[in-house]
Amino acid sequence: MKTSDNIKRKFFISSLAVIVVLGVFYGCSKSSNSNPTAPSSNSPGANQVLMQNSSFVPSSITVSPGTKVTWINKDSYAHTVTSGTPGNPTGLFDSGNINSGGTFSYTFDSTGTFQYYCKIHPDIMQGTVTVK
Ligand SMILES: [Cu+2]
Repeated sequence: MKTSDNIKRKFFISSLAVIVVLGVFYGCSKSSNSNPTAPSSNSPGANQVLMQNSSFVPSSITVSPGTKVTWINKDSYAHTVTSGTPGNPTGLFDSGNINSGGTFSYTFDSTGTFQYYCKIHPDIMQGTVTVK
């Protein structure tokens, strides 16, 4: 029964090899898994402002001319991004209502200090974009 033993041994060894290979692949696919939740992280990226807990985060940013700034609504309710100060909109930009998860972008071509606010929460939501 030597041949049969050899076959059993080969089968056992190749089974082990398959298990090891699968384990390595599984381990790799777990560790090399790119982070699909990155876009919904709670930190603003470059030239991004979050609307979070009824605040603009960060409330002031500085960019160079020609930069597109994107606001992202992280709250479960609507906000606006409206240029000017409460009661005195400048008309430069006004997002209208941005629902939960929605975004608004504006490209700042000229230098200056641009104040903006949320029309829904004007007392607590104000921010500034400085372009220089
Ligand atoms: Cu708001």
